[in-house]
Amino acid sequence: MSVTGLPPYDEANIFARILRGEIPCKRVAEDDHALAFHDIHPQAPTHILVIPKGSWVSAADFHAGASAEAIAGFWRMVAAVAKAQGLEAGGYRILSNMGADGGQEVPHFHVHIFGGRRLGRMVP
Ligand code: DGP
Repeated sequence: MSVTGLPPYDEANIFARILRGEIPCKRVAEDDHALAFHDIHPQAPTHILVIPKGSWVSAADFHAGASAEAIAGFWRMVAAVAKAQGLEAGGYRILSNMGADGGQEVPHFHVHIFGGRRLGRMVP
C-alpha cells in the first residue's frame, strides 16, 4: 500500500540487495518474515538490524500494508534476536529512523537493536 509522502520503493537499495543475496551480510537470524544481521558500522557492542521481507520503505507503509502475520513475525524476530543475544536481562534499545528528518539512510524499513552496554540518554 502506498503511503502519502513516502518515496516509491527502490529495488536497488542496499537492504533489498542483501535480501536478494547480492551483497553479503553477517546473518544473525532469518525466517519467512524477516532477516536479522549485524550493522556494518556498530554503535554499541551489540548492534543488529532487523528487516522485513517485502518492499517496505518505512514503518508507515509496513504497518499500513503488510499482513498481520508479517507484522507479528517481524516483531517476534526483533524480540527473539534480543533474547538470543542475551540482552533481555540488562535491557536494550530498539530504534527505527524514518525519512530524511528522522535520519533514515537506507530506504527499506528496519529496526536497530542496540545493547551490550549502558546506553546514553536519547537526544534529538
Ligand atoms: P539508518 O537508515 O540511518 O537507520 O541506518 C542504516 C544502517 O545500515 C546504518 O547503521 C549502517 C547500516 N548499513 C548500511 N549499509 C550496510 C551494509 O551494506 N551492510 C550492513 N550490514 N549494514 C549496512
